Formats: sequence, C-alpha cells, structure tokens
Amino acid sequence: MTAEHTGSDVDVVVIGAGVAGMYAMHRMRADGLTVRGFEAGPDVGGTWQFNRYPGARCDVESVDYSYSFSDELQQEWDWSERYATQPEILRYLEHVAERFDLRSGFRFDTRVTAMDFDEATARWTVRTDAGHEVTARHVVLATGSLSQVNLPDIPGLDDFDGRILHTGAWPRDGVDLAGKRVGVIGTGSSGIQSIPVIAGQAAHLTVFQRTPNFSVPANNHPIDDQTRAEHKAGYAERRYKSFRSGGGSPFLPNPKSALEVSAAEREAEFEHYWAKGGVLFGKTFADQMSDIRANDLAREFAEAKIRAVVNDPETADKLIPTDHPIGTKRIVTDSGYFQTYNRDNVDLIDLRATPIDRIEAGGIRVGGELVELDVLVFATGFDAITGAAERIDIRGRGGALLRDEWADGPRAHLGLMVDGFPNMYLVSGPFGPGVLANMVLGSELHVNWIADAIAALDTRGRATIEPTAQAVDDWLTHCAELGAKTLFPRANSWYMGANIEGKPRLFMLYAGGFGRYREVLCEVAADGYPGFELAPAPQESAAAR
Ligand code: N01
Repeated sequence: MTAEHTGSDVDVVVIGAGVAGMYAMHRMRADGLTVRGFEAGPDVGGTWQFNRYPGARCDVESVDYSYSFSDELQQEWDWSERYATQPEILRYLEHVAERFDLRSGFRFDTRVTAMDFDEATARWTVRTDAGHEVTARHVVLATGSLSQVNLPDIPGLDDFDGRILHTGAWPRDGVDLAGKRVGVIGTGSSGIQSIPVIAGQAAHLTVFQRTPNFSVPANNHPIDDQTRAEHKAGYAERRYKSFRSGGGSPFLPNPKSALEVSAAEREAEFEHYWAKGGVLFGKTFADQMSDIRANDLAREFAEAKIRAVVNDPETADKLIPTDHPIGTKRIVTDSGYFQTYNRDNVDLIDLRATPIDRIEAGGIRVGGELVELDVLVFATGFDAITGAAERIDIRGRGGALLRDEWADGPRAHLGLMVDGFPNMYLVSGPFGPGVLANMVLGSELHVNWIADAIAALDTRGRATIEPTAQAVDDWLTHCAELGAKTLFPRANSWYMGANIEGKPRLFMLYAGGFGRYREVLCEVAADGYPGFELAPAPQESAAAR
C-alpha cells in the first residue's frame, strides 16, 4: 500500500482521476516518482463518474475499452456485455483503483484553479480551490477532452420551475423520471443514447433537435463464457493489432474503394458493416471518410435504414441529417433510437423549423406554443478538447496565460506539449488522435511517452522539456494537411470547435491514424526528442555562462 504523498514539493502533479489520470498515477509511482493527484469529482472515473445519464454506455467494445498495462487485470476482469454500460465501466475503474491503490494518491472534490511556471526554479506551483499549494517538476493534465459541459445560454433558463439536468453532470443518486414530462435538448451521442431510455421511463418526452445525427444500432449482446475465454486468450494479439490500427481497436477498414466495387458488392459490404454496429460502419470502405462520392453512398444507405424503422415519413425526414457527411460527426451507437419516435409518448421538435423562443417557468416556448415540462435535460455536449485546460489559470514562461495563447486556436506539439509551457503535458490534448482512437489505449500511450520523457530528462541530468515553436508550427501544419484530406472539416462538429460560440473553427485532431501516430511518438523518443529542447536547471545554465 502506497501512502498518500502529502508533500508540498513533488516530482509530478496529476490533474484528473479519470482513465488517463489513474494510469498516470500508477505509472509515475512505479517509476519511483513522488506524485500528487487532484480530482474535482468525488471519486475516480472521470467521464464515467459524471455521465450517469440513463442509457449511457461506451461505443467501443468493452474488451478493447480497457487498460492493457496489466495482463493480470485483463485476465481477471470479466466484461458482461459487448458494449459496457456506464455503471459497469465505473465498477471496473473502481476495481482498478482498489487493485493498484490509486485513490491514496488523489485528493478528491478538489479542483485545480491555477498553475504557474517559475523560470528561476523550473517548477510549477499548482493551486486548488481547497487552498493547496504544491510545487512540482512536472504537471500532467489528465483533465479529459469531453469534461467541460456546455450549457447553452438560452433566454429564460433561470425562470424554469422544474428540474434542469445535463447528461454530462448527471446526479450520482439518479433521477426518477416516472410520471414526468421531460424535454431533451440535443441529439449527439448523449442525447441519442438517453432518449430511448428516457422515453421508456417518462410520462412524455419532447426532443428538441437542432441538428439530426447519424446513428447505427449497437448490435449489443451479452458476452458468453466461450467468447470471454477467447477474448482473454487473444488479448496479446488484440492489443498488438490495436496499437497498430487506425482507430485503436483491432478492426481494419475494408481496403476497397466504395466506387470500384459493383452495386451488389457495395450493398453487401454496407449491410455487413452496419450489422457490426456503431462507429464500425465508418470502416465499410477505405475512401468513405475522404471522398464525398463514396461518403454519399454510405449516407444514402444509412438514410434508407432510418426510413425503414420510422413509421411517419415526415418524422423520418426530420431525423435524416442533411448538413454533414456521415462520420464527420461521431457516428452514434444506439439501441432503438429511431424507433423511439414511433412511440405515442414522444414528440420531435425540429428547432431549425421552429426555434426556441424562450424557456419559461412551465416549459419551453417554441414557435409561440408552450411545451409544458417538469424536467429539462441538456444533452448539449462539451467545450471539448481545450475547455478543461482553459478553465485553469495556467501561466507558463513570462507569465503567459494558456487560454490567451490559445485564443486564435490551440497549439500543441504531438497533442502532448505546448511551447512556452515546459514540463506540462496534455493527455489527449489538441492535435492528438483523441476520440478518433480508443481513448484508453490513447491515454496509456500518452502517459507512457510522458513517463519516458521524464526518465530521459533525469537520466541526462536535464530539468525541462519543451517543444520548439517551429516544431509546434510544423505539427499543426501537418495535422491541418491530414485533416484537409478528409471530410471532417465539412461538419460543424466539436472536433472543429464549431459547437461553442466564438471558439476558433479548426480541425483539432490528428487524422493520420493511431498506429502511425504511435510510431511518430516512438521515433521522437528513440531519436532523443527532436523538436524539443531539453534544458538544464536554470542555476546550472546560469553558472555555465
Ligand atoms: O455532445 P455533442 P454529446 N440548442 O456535441 C445540440 C462522446 N460520447 O455529449 O449539432 C439546441 O455531440 C447539438 O446540436 P448541433 C462522443 O465522442 C460518447 O452528445 O450543435 N441544441 C447536438 O445535437 C461524442 O461525440 C458516448 O446543432 C443544441 C447536441 O446538442 C461526444 O462525447 C456517449 C444547442 C450536442 O451533441 C459528445 O457527445 C456520449 C442549443 N443551444 C458522448 N447546443 C459513447 O461512448 C448544442 N445543441 C456512446
């Protein structure tokens, strides 16, 4: 059992006790570093602690969306379903925390509010809302890319007499929706997952849809004993493939072009990948995400699937996206979403046709009519990728404030480090693969790279690592070029920052594939960190002058 490290000067501060922060605590401790962790929430779990909304589950298969760092862990843990529910994933993360004694390293219910880099000592001072002040050589921001909830400022919100909820901050003790008139605003992954379940619980549900989304049935099922045994026997190969794949799971896209095959083969392939379920539909053809003609074929197939299950053609029309190529917003993985609109107790309001006038005490007024509500659920997403880091007052060299430096768009080399902010590491930061890959393996990859970089500094007697401005510029250009070869920039998605008013619109992910990204990180470490400056401690460099 490792005792809580309460020192006020440590090697590493880890911010966040989600999937990434938990592994960072484990790995850094294993490396013999002193570590202190802070977590704003009441316990471990990050995303899976906060997103407790009805129907929440992962859209990556449980066997893949799990840590690879401990074979004993993956051999001993039993997943019950192909796509795990939020409660099961949280139980898993709690088990990991127990097993590796991670909670003792974190202070919970404690939010980091500020951190400043002192150039004279090459140390960060980290401050919390509970009055802690800790100095550290290194800081790992494991603050999550989808953690800062977006609550739109709709006129009259404060006037509402009923209960207001956000899917990303769902109450820990649950919510009883029985007999209630519920409104859901937002039809992204959170809305689409929760709407069928809320419809089954509430007296009446009104969905306020601004933009329809593509969604593919999960084809979820329990994992039987034989499959579970096969998973466990095959973990080594599964992980090997995942770390070399495009998306961090062991599934390869069909290498063919949608445009080169016969209509019959195309249809059969679409059916095959549709049956695989969820985001895997995006892998049906190699050019589906880069050639609009191929994408149109996939889109038309998905539209027909929607029409086939929605009874009312006018409702089906409203539910079919027309503003973005399929897959340029994350394809949702659903369980009975479109069929929900066949229920008598569900209404769909198209906000493009009839925008919200205002929220009132009794509900939402739309097109002059009051929709009476007891509960209003915001499934309106997150200030993604940059939001959590920008909420902290982070001051790097010369007192530069990170959010000011990022005002025209974030900067980060390899999705990991920012020029002017030495020894500060972002896990799943901007211009990494982010959600285009499996977030658990992505977090492990990042944390391992960070831990190796710290070890390299210590071995070489260097104090700080920091990317050069040129390296950041080059990486941003590279990411923009990769993005421009895809259809992603055509959507007003959170990948583009387009879901938040005033946020710079640019593609903030690395689209070169997880396997290639991993190779780049490995090459940079093996080649002695080109693009980074590894500097001695300031007093040593002063003495040498
Ligand atoms: O958020 P979103 P999310 N008035 O931003 C609408 C991951 N995730 O929480 O498109 C009316 O996708 C907005 O409309 P529009 C996954 O990576 C994974 O659903 O901006 N509507 C949109 O419909 C996912 O991509 C899982 O026009 C407003 C919705 O709210 C990411 O998290 C489950 C509005 C927000 O959709 C984010 O998903 C859940 C307004 N003022 C989440 N403002 C799984 O693993 C916003 N909207 C399955």
